[in-house]
Amino acid sequence: MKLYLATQNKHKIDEIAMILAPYSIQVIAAPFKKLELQSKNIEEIALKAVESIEPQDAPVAVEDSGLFIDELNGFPGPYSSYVYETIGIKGVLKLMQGVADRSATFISVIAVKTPQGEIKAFKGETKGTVTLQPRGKHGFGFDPIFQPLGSNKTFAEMSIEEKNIYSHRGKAAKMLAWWLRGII
Ligand code: ITT
Ligand code: NA
Repeated sequence: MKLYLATQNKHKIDEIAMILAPYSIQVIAAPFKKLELQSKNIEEIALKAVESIEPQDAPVAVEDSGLFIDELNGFPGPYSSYVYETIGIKGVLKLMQGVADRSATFISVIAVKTPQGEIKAFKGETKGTVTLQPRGKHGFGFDPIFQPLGSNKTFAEMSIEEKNIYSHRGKAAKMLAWWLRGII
């Protein structure tokens, strides 16, 4: 089976492809243009985006994600991509200077549309902390400053395989795999 993934982010493709491969689902980077909605809700953004894509000969998916920092009332959340490109990791660490509670949650929603037009969404969440300093060279985005609960490594210190065990995207992709394979 193949699955189209409408994204510009190659890391999302690599991570999701690794989860789906054991289920014999091949991820294909899709050039489809999707709606880029402004919303406070990751799930709504992903659902509206996939709704805006015509059904294809195989399921087509979009993934929307963000880092929600408790002490910043969920910022940058749905604005994570913009915040990463503007103030970046340095700027976020600056906002967190002197903040004792460094807890944060990464959220990923994968929305999928079948060739028949059926739509489903799968949400994965990972709690952790924003580290005091960036650590690690792997991954993308805020990976160097996010340490998931249960590990002493940041996402950027993990291989894709290890990150997938802990990550929001890994959890959402696993549910997607089960659904595509009729397990759930
Ligand atoms: P597409 O919209 O083309 O899929 P994007 O990177 O713009 O790619 P989003 O709009 O979903 O994707 O933005 C999510 C941002 O949140 C992303 O750019 C990162 O800055 C951050 N992010 C999400 N998941 C992450 C992860 O696993 N590790 C590090 N940062 C992550
Ligand atoms: Na985006």
